[in-house]
Amino acid sequence: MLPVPRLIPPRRSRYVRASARFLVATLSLLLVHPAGVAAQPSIREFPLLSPTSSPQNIVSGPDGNLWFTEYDGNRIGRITPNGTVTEFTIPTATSQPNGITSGPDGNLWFTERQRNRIGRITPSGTITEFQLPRSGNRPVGITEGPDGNLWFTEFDGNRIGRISPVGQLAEFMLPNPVSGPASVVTGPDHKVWFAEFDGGRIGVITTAGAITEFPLSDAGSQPSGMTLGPDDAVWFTEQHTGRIGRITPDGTIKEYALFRSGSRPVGMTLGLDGNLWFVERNANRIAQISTTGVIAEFPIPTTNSLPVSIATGPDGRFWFTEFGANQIGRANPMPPPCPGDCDGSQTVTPDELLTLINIVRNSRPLADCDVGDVNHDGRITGDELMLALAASLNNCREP
Ligand SMILES: [Ca+2]
Ligand SMILES: [Ca+2]
Repeated sequence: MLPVPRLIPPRRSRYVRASARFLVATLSLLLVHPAGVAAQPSIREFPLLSPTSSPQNIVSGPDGNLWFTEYDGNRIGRITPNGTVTEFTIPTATSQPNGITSGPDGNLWFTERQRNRIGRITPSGTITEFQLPRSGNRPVGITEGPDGNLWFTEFDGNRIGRISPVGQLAEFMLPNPVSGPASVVTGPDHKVWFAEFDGGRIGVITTAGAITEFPLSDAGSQPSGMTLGPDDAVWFTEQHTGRIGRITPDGTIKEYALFRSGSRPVGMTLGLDGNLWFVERNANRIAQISTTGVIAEFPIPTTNSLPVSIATGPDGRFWFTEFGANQIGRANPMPPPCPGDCDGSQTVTPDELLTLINIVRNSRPLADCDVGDVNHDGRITGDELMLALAASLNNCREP
């Protein structure tokens, strides 16, 4: 596991505070305008072939490519690791393809939200569709289950569905009305976990159909994207409350606040680096959180791109959909957050220390270097300033 910065123990705090005051006093004399935005993680963006395709969900395919749904384009898209896009039109018009997953049969499976079908596409682009029994159920999320079937959510139908690779269907009604099940993922316990967007709960269903639900601390949290973590827990985003959540198989929930409310975190994936990666639709960022809750965020080059989904490619790079910009983004893996390293360059420069000092002095906003706020309490303390100083001296290695 990657090193995570720790707060300096309290017994040193008087020395730390004095040192921090000295640092502030000394460097304040030198106040210069700190450097602007420096090097950011390497992100490339690939435009889609047709306008207003509205790419929605993306997944790593069995063929080494990334596959995604085009919600308004009514197509399934494929992008190679070097960015070549191919699109396949869905036979049924205006189906609003939404969720997509890699199936146990070597094909991709997807949901058709508007036309109430489950679709299957072979890696060469042949599409088959399976009609659900009730209209208006609106299937959204889909995942490969632990039993060799595909499991999906019916957002308006308030059900969890199961379909075998040959198209045999089963549906399980949720205990509470208007739960709005959205994302779905197989957990570490051979059960299927799902997020109840409207119900503010995390649910779990056995392959035999027995359902258990766990309420979140805020019923309006809107749990959204989900992924299986490296720590035998399921991780998820909370769109409305702007938090990242973690739930263990016994139902123990922990939630971590993002730096800004209103970021609207949506899709989430597990990186090969052992961190959880997610996209913030309204904040226009991709971000990482370690299993201990340390968060780092990175802006997306295109403004207002409305990122909604993210997947890890076979080479460890991150691929994400830009729903509003009609593009697929690709980001190289990035190192873990380093306290005070405002631009993610893995060094803390004197300019960055000055930025932190200016934040402490309230002459710059926290947003100018929120990685300095190690414990996410909305302010930078003397202790945290000293962590940044230590990182500056250690080139971001843990002391
Ligand atoms: Ca830096
Ligand atoms: Ca703090």
